[in-house]
Amino acid sequence: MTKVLVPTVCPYCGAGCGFFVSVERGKAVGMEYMPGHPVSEGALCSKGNAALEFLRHQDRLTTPLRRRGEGFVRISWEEALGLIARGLGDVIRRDGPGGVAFLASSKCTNEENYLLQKLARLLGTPHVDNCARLCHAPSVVGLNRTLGAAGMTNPIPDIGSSKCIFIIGSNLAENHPVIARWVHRAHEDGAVVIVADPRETPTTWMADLFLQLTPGTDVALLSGMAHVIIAEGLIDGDYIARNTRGFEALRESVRSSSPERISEITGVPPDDIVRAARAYASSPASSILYSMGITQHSTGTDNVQAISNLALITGHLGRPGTGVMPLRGQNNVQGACDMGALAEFYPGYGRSDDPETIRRFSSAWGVPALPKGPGLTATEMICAAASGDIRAMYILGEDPANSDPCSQKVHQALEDLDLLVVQDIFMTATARLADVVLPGAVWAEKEGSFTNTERRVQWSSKAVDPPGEALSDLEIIAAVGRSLGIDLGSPDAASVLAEINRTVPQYAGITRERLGEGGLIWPCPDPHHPGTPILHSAGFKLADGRASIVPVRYRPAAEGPGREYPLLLTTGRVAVHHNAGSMTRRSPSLLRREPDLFVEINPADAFPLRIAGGDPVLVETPRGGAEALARLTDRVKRGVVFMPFHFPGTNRLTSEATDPEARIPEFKVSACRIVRRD
Ligand SMILES: Nc1nc2c(c(=O)[nH]1)N[C@H]1C(S)=C(S)[C@@H](COP(=O)(O)OP(=O)(O)OC[C@H]3O[C@@H](n4cnc5c(=O)[nH]c(N)nc54)[C@H](O)[C@@H]3O)O[C@H]1N2
Ligand SMILES: Nc1nc2c(c(=O)[nH]1)N[C@H]1C(S)=C(S)[C@@H](COP(=O)(O)OP(=O)(O)OC[C@H]3O[C@@H](n4cnc5c(=O)[nH]c(N)nc54)[C@H](O)[C@@H]3O)O[C@H]1N2
Ligand code: SF4
Ligand SMILES: [Mo]
Repeated sequence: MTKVLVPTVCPYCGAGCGFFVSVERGKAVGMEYMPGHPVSEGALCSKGNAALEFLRHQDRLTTPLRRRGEGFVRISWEEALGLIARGLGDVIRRDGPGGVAFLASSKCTNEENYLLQKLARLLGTPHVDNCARLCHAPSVVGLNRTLGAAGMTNPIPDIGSSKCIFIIGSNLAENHPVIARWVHRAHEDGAVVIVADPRETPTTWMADLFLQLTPGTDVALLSGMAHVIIAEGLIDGDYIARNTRGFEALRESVRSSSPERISEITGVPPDDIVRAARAYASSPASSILYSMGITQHSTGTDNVQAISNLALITGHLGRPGTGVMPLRGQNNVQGACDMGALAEFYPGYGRSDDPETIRRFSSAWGVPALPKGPGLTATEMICAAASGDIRAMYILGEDPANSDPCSQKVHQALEDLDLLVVQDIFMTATARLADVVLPGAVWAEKEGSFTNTERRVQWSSKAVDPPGEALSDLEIIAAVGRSLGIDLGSPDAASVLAEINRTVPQYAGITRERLGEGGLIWPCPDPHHPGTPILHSAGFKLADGRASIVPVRYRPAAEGPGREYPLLLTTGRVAVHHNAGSMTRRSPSLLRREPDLFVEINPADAFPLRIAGGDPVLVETPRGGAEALARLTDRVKRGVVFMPFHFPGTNRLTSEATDPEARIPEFKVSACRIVRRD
C-alpha cells in the first residue's frame, strides 16, 4: 500500500510551520518534515512533532451531545440542529438578535471564521469576537493608530538579517520556538540580542543584554530608552521629518524619563537602559519582537504605542531586518481577525460602525440590512451573560471557562445562559457547561487556509476523515445556518475562499490556485500581485502617508502587592503545553514533561513561608485560590511568582482589570499570597 504525503500547517502556534501527514489506508501513520517551507525549513518544535498524538486521541468528540442533568447523552445531528434553532429562535423572539453572542475560533480556518461571523451578522447580532481579545487586542488598537496597520511589519525570515533584535515581553524560545531559530541565526551573524522580561527564560539565555524589569513597567522602560536616544542625538531626523507626526510631543513627554528615574520604577540598572537604547538606535537594522508581556496589561495599548514610538524615532521600519513584530499566538488568530471575527471590524478591517462598510457587505451578502457595531467584545460578552443581557452563546473552538480571567464568574455566567452551544474537538471545561456540544473536525481532517503571524496565508489539505460523526466546522456552521433559514452557500473551503477574494481587499489575489507550498503574504490586492512581505516601505496608510508618534505616560498596573497579598503573580506559558491544554494535556509525550500545575517562587520568598521545592501550596488572590506545586527558582525575582495557565486553577486567580481601549485583561499582574498546604 502506498503512503501519501499530505501538506498541512501546524495546529498550534502562529509561526505557521508546515509539515506533511503521511497517510496509509486512510490512517495518519506519521509525519514528514517540509524542508522547503519558508519559515520552518523542515524544523518543528516539541508540540508540532506531537500533533498526531491528540489527533487520534480516544477522548475526541464523535457525536453531538445534549445535556441531561449533570451529564450528557448522544444525539443525532438532526436533533442537535433542531435544539439550536429552537433555542436561538426563542432568545431572538424574546430579546432580539442582540441577545445572542458568538465566539469565533483562532484555531479554525479563515473560511470557518468568515462563515461564523457572517452567520452572526446575518442573524442580526453585532456580537462576534475571538480570543485575540485576550491576546493582541492592544496591538490592533495601538498599531492601527500609530502605523496604520496592525500586522507584523516584516516576515519571519527577515529576523535573520537583523543586526539588533529587541525582544520585549516575549518568551519565543518556548512559545514560538521556530521563530527563535531565526533569532539564533542573526545572533550567529553578529546581531545584538536584548531581552526585557521580569523572568529569566530560555529566551533570556540568548540575550547579550537582559533587562529584568518589574512586571507592568514597560512604558517607563521604553520612555527611558526614548529619552536616551533623543538626548544622545541617536534619532533618525530625516525619517522623522519625512514619515511621522507628533515627535515634539514625545520629546516633551520623555524629558523627565532619565535612566536614573526609570531605574527606580523598573528595577533595571541605569547603565543597561543606556546600553539598550544605544544598541537599538545605532544598529543599521533593528527589529522589535513583542508578545503577551506587552499586551496583557491594563496599559497594553500604551505599551504597544511606546514600541511604535521607538521604531519611528529611529527609522527602523520599512526595510529588511527592521520592523515591529507582534508575535501572534494561535495558529490562525491573525486570520480570525482578518475575517472580521472581531466586535469592531467586518472582514478586512472595515469598521463595524462605518455605514459604507455595512452597505458594502449588505450588498455582497444580498440582504437589506446588517447590524451596526461595535458589538460586545469577548470579555464584555461574559459580563453581559452574567447580567442577563446576553441569553445565548455559540462558542467555536475556544475554552473561556479556563482561559478567561476570574473563571468562577465565567462558569456562573455560562451556566446561567438559556442556551450555550460549544463546538470543539474535546470535552473542555466550557463544553461541560453547554446545553449542546457539537463535534468538529481538526486541522488534518479538513481543508482550508490559515494565516500565520507574518500575514502568510497557507493552504492546509485534508489528510484523514474525522472520527465518528464529527464534521468539519465549515459544514457544521452551514448546517446551523440552514436550520435557522439562513443560506450560507456551499460549505466547501474553496468556494468560501472565492467569496473572501471578492469581499476582503487584502485577500483579493490570494486565490486557492495560488496557494502552493509557502503561501502568500497579504496585502495581495489582485491575482497577479506577489504579496507584501514588508509593510510601510513607501509611507503609511494614515493621513498624508505619515505615521503617528503618540506620547504615553507610565501608569502602574491596576493591582499592586500590599500587606494582605504581598507577592506579584504573573502568568504565562511553558514550551510543552498550549493554552488551556485541551490538546497538549492529551499528548502523552508532552504531558510527561510537565504533568502538574506549578508556581515558580524565589527561594528568598519561599524560605520565610517554610515552603520547599515540590511542596503543595495554595496561591490566593482577592478572587480565589488554586493549588499548585512549589518550584523554587531564582528565574523569578524576589517578590514575583509565575504560574502557567495550562491547567485549570490559574485563572481563578487572575485580575479582571482591563485595558480601557483594547479591553484585554491584565493576565500579567495580580497581587497574591502563598501558603503551604500541610
Ligand atoms: N508552548 C506554547 N507556545 C505557545 C502558546 C502556549 O500556550 N504554549 N500559546 C500561543 C499563544 S495563544 C500566544 S498569545 C503566544 C504567547 O507567547 P508569549 O507572549 O511569549 O507568552 P507568555 O508566556 O504569556 O509571556 C511572554 C513573556 O512575557 C513576560 N512578561 C510578563 N509580564 C511582563 C511585563 O510586565 N513586561 C515584560 N516586558 N514582560 C513580561 C513573561 O515572563 C514571559 O516570559 O504563544 C503561542 N505559543
Ligand atoms: N492566565 C492567563 N490566561 C490567559 C493567557 C495568559 O497568558 N495567562 N493568555 C490568553 C491568550 S493569549 C489566549 S490566545 C487565550 C486562549 O484561549 P482559548 O482560545 O480559549 O484557548 P485554547 O485552549 O487554545 O482553546 C482552543 C480550543 O479550540 C479547540 N480546537 C482546536 N482545534 C479545533 C478545531 O479545528 N475545531 C474546533 N471546533 N475546535 C478546535 C481546542 O480543543 C480548545 O478547546 O488564553 C488567554 N488566557
Ligand atoms: S513553532 Fe509553532 S507552528 Fe512551529 S511546530 Fe512549534 S507550535 Fe507548531
Ligand atoms: Mo494568544
